[in-house]
Amino acid sequence: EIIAGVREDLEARERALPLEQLKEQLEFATPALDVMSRLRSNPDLKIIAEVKRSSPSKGALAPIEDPASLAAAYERGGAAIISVLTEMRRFSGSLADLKAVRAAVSVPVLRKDFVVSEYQVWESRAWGADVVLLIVAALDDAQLAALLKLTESLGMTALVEAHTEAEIARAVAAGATLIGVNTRDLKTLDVDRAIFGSLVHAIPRGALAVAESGVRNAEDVADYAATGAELVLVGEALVTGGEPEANVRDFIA
Ligand code: IGP
Repeated sequence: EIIAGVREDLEARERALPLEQLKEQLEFATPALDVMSRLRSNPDLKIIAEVKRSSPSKGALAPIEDPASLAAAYERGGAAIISVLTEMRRFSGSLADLKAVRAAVSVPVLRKDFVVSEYQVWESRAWGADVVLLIVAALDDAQLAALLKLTESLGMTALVEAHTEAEIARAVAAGATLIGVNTRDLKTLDVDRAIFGSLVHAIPRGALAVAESGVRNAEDVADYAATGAELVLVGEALVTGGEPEANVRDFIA
């Protein structure tokens, strides 16, 4: 199962901090950034740069001692959004990483996790996220619609991730305006960059198209952009490449 362990970890957090108490913390949170307005205010290609310690396919990627300084380097390089993996079992991420990054940058921050419950949406806001990843394959239509609605009601934006044309249709039907095509199949972990170009037509004009995964270099970014990506999400290549600031800049150019 794609999300094995996620619900158990979630239940433990919920026991430690029940939803009602979590909601109280939100009274002190600074409001989420208006991500869609920011993104729409300029037509250039944008990079979502990811803080990614390890992955299920490759294991440990890089010893990220200070996620805040990595994120700050991404921001200096021109990243439009910083993505932070918070999932622990597969990606060695944490909400502490999200919080540290939020404090270090002024661009929007994306919480990257397997979000399957409303608790996690509240939690994302409480820890400083502006954007929440919602994976269509992990949700039924009613869950997707409810999580998207809650995300927006908290002032956040959902990046709704699809891998097939049918999943894009479900994202659109739910009202998604920021739609990602993950070119990595979450079941096999194989990347096929070409599926972005073959599916992008299904993303409506009014929505923004995000190409996710598999970028090795600036040429891969340019290929995604040439086939219609308005944003490109890059993890591994940025954490393993050294020079994160220069590499983000190189990817945008
Ligand atoms: C980044 P890459 O190949 O650049 O490291 O991929 C990102 O797309 C990947 O981390 C990702 C992901 C996800 C991780 C895409 N969708 C869902 C966890 C859950």
